[in-house]
Amino acid sequence: MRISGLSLCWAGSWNLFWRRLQAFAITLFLLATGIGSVQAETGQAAWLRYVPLDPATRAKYSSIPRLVMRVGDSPVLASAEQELTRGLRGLLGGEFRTSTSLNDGPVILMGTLDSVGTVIKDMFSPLNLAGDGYWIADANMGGSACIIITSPNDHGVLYGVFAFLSKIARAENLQSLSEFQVPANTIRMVDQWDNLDGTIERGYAGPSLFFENGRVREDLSRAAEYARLLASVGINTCAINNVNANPRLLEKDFLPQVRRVAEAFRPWGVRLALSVDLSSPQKIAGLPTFDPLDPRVAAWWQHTVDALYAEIPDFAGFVVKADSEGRAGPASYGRTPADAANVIARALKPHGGLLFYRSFVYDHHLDWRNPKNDRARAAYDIFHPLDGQFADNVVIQIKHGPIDFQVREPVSPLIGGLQKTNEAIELQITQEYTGQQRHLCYLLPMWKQVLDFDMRNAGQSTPVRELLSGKIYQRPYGGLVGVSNVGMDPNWLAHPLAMANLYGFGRLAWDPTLSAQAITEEWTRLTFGNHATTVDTIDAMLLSSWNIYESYTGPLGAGTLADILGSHYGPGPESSERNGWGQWHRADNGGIGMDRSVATGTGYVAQYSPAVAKHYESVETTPDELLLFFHHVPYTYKLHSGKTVIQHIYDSHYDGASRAAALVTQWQSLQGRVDQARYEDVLRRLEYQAGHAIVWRDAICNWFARISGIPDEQGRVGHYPGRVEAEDMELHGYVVFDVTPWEAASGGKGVECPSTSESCMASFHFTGTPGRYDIDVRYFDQSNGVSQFRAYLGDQLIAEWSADDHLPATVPNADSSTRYRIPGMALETGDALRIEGRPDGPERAALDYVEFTAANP
Ligand code: GCW
Repeated sequence: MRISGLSLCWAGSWNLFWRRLQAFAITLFLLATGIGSVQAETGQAAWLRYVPLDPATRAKYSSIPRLVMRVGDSPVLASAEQELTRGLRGLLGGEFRTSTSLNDGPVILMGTLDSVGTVIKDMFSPLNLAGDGYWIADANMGGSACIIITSPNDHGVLYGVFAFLSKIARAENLQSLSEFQVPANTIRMVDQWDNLDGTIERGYAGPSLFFENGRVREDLSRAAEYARLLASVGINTCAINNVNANPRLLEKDFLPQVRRVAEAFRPWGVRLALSVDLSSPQKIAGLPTFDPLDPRVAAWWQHTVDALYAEIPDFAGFVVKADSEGRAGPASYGRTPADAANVIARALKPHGGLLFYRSFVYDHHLDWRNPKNDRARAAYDIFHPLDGQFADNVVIQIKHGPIDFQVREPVSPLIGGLQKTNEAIELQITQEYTGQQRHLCYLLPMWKQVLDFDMRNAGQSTPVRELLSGKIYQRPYGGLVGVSNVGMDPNWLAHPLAMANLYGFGRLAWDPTLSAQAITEEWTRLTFGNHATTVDTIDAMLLSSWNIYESYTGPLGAGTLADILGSHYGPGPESSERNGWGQWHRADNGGIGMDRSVATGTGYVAQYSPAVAKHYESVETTPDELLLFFHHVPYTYKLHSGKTVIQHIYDSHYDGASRAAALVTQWQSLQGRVDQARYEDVLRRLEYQAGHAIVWRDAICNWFARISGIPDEQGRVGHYPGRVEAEDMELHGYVVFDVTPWEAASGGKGVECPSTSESCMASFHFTGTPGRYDIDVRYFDQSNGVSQFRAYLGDQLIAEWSADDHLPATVPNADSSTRYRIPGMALETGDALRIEGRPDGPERAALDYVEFTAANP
């Protein structure tokens, strides 16, 4: 075949047309067979879909009373009643009426214990029913079968309603109903890192629900919807602004705006919290100081807090990030975090507010040359000596690991190190270091490991979940805080499957003893229906996804190998070395890992109880998955698995990338069972992930092959038989360039089309054996332009696409590297292929390579 120049060849686009026709025919077939008639969904309803149950399941609930009686009145009870009838109508169809007086006949009776007790005189509720707990039970009233949903307070009634609806939506059996639940934790909170301009720090799902253009949004309907979603899993507090806080929020004229958010939350029992900047007294009020021990500063906090409570009487409290990553803090005056926390806590105390002080305090200018320096030590070194000095309405908010939301970290030793202080763990729902909702990474299994970890304080069983709840040291407050960062994307977190993290967080905050499996199944049933194949497939995908992500990103507890100086997304192993940020993996020619042992390392290990420390001190007893967090070892060190460290790095990256590809096939098996809109959305994301997992695999493997000098014993690393590098193609207009860092591109090079050219072309001949192939075109899709691509086989246009994704990069690198797959092309040896690229401003239609893989028959 001859290449016919740059002119468009529409007559030759038969192949492309044929594939589109096939897709259309499949859709028609699915619709005709009824499989594809599942109604399209945006994901906005999340797990509160209330879609009609199938007739057989519905029949199970035929005895549910059609009358709802609410005893008592409050905005929360009104929401509960509304939710109950809305849910029941959706799930079971037909009418559900409401009443405020007791009629004869079956009824669902809802209200607080006290008010229900005025209707049913001889009711025996469970003895331990307390706080926000609820009780859902069958009852017989005057010969009629009734259902009672009750709690000591109206929040609990709302939680009971959601739980009741969830049972029905999941087709659970309601015979002999008596469900009694009390949340394990008082603190069940999410933090949003929203900025006043409407952006969200580390948010990956669109702009803020709360702010735009420096103000609170006029329309807060999504904020109210969010509160409903949070309430449905028992979350009772939401801090709405970035911990890198803008002092403006506390200004007097801003408070009425903030109050509107509190009002949107209130009917759902969600209390508003705010992040504050410690230097506010200086920045807002012009005081000469923000020294927490200065009486003028204390007075300022007191009257500011009083003014806040005048607007928002149920205000939950403040979150403080101080002396961290450039934020102002008590260290400026030689004061301690306890001094800073207590001055604000004292102001909050009379109003019942809490002060959440984050232990994420560290020096990001550490000298990397000093092998004894260790960022992981910071939180414990700073906060442990202050145990007992914090006011009783202060809660220390502790990231789950000692570094920063990495894919694998040991549990923060500070959680075991505070006994006279309230504590809450901070988990990250938004997937900053775990794929930014472009990769599937379901975090429940990780969170469960953390919560179940036994700190062995004083040689006793002291699991993290019980330390947090306050059970072990009788602390009044404690629990879980999740950094959620949902945005205006209809689907809240953008990736439909990422919503399982938000759901799961709430469920664990309520009951950390639940298993990851149980929570996952709940979410899948609620979100995608009860069909066994659907549930089993999605559960399996979710539950394997953290391990898959870890396999192709951060091996053996090495910490992040992502670009830590920028996006925190794609691979960039060198970015964590030779700088003060302290996220070091210490990989050099001889070996890898941070020595944190007491004997020869930074001494971090001694921050754990003796039993735990003993375990981590020795290389032999440290589990493989955390080996490089605790020890520096040669690449040839043999793991418990029997592999060498270096071969593990190679194998796990190949294994992870191939399991990421298998997620696509698993999902495809659900075509027709999931509504088309969500099906396609998830499919597109999984296909992207499978492609990006290859970027990770190749970058990390090549980087380690170079630094260690040890080849992959399976010969894969650096050898890509099906690949044609763009720089080796015949180029018309395209010019070769070095990609930075080198490991971000195959062979370290790509080709780009100068922005002065209208279009460029890269062509080559296929040298493989005849057959059907998937053709992957690896290119760079930046966020600052929309280049156009066309691919031709001979004169036939076989694909065309735009580089219009929103990846976190403005240059060609591992963040912007992506691929376009042209599936199942029949090729003959010697066939001519060419890619035509049209640049768009700074995005230069850059190409890395084209790869051929035998297509599935
Ligand atoms: O993980 C890091 C993030 C910062 C964040 C910080 C923190 C809000 O990269 O964006 O700042 O943690 O938790 O304070």
